[in-house]
Amino acid sequence: MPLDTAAAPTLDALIIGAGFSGMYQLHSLRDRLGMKAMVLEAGGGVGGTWYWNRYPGARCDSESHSYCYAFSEALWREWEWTERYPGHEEIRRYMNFVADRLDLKRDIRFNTRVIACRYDEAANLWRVSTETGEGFSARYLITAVGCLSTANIPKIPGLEAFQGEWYHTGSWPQEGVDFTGKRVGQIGTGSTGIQAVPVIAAQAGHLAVFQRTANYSVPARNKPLTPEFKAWVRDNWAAIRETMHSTVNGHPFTIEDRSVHEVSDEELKAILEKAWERGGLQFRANFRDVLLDEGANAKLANFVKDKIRSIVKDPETAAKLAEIDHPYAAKRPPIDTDYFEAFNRDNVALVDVRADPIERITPKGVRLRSGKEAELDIIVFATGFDAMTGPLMGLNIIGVDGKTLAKEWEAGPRTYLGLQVAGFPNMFTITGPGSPSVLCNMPVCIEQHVEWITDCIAHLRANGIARIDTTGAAMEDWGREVERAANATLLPRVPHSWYLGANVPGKPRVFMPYAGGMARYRRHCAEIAAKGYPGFVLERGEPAQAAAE
Ligand code: NA7
Repeated sequence: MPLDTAAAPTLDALIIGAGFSGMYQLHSLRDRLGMKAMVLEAGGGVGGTWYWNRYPGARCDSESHSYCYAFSEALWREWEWTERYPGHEEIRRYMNFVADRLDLKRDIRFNTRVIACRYDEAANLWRVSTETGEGFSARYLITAVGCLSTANIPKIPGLEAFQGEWYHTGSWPQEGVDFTGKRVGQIGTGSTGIQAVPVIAAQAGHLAVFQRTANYSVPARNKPLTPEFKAWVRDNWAAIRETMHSTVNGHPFTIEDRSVHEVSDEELKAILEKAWERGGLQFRANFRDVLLDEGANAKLANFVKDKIRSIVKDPETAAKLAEIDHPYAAKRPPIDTDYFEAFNRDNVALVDVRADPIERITPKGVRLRSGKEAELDIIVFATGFDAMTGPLMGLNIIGVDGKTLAKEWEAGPRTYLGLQVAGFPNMFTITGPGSPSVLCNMPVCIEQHVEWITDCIAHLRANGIARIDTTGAAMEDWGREVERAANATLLPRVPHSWYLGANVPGKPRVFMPYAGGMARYRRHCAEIAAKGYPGFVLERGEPAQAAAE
């Protein structure tokens, strides 16, 4: 890959991605440590995954007062959310508000896609090149590319000859898509597909939903926020933040310390009915053992399946929607607004592609193995992402001695704390594989990573340390801890989960996020820093500040 870095200025730090991670990392390095830092961003604006995910119904499943930066009380107080769950437009408005308020955009290069990153050992610099042939050099390389930003478009034969339009939800056209009167086919019933179905159905002439794996979903109960709630949030900032920092998954609610087995069937029903009415991800927080004990899980699972059967009027459709083959919340649990209700509409049909798989896409639509064909004007791929490793692989990263990240992760990702990979010195991966990331409310785990990385770089600079790397042994130890944490839960028991990489053909099956809980992980990372960074190799050299010259 040609690298035109000769004329490029040398930076202290180069950050890839201008979502929640990249924006806060830029602010921390530039405004807290006084470093020369720059962000390279492929999109035309800030927002990261929210810049691209504009599909109908796109909305965050974390509650708005917790889906924002908590590092600055001023930012928190100045911004007011309007709904319980923020929609994609509102999140982008929020991200632009933060970028403007912190004056970040002057150091973000938009429409700049990174295609290669190479560690130059002699210069102890990262050389980074972009799609447009530009080159940059920096002492530190920080990937802030998100976990869910590389679209997974299944290789179904015939797509290239399809005469209609097709879109992946994760790279939705900026101008939107007009479904009015159209025959639409949606492939995928994950969190995304479940959000999109009711909104597309309300506009389309007809919607065929191609379901391979039936999925649980709990009502989101989205609603406008009342003045009382907004006042409560303003008055309780410190306590809400403390809760988010001390819980397993970074949400602003705690998990009840009781077992499903401790309550009678009547009590269980009453608790779950109340939780169903309240709605949201909090549904699973009513008991401590939902993800630890199969029997406990089955009771919640059965409750949701009964709800599906009671909502969906056609018994055959209801049976297919409720025929769920995995424990509740062992795949990412969706929340919805009228998903199951949408199947009561005359213009919506469920197509069971587990029983009758998609064979090919024809010029006119989708053909199943049985020979049945659905004629379509638009196909929507709600088929998810090459999660966690995909965005990093897309950067074509080369470390010491020409070792590629692709080679290093051939058998699955290996990291120390999800923060560093041995042989890739001075590179940090925000919410990398092996960190809680997708099992946590994202802004919470992002802030912890950004702050840890910033403190670490401050330590290196203060102590004349030129290089930080980790070791194979540290990665092995941490890998065992990631595996132990996952195996203590029901999470790895779902063979088709993207947590395991199973949704992308050929991807190694390794449970990628750290399931030991955000609070425990936070303490562990803090201890590592306090003890002088065991597991990392710190090498003295010229002061890192010299990189700016
Ligand atoms: P997910 O959760 O990976 O869901 C993708 C869906 O697409 C899922 O239902 C898949 O079925 C289905 N899929 C994928 N490929 C195919 C093919 N070839 N044929 C039929 N169906 C297919 O992605 P989402 O975008 O919904 O959610 C990802 C995360 O984004 C979400 O968890 C939030 O954190 C935000 P499968 O289950 O594999 O049988």
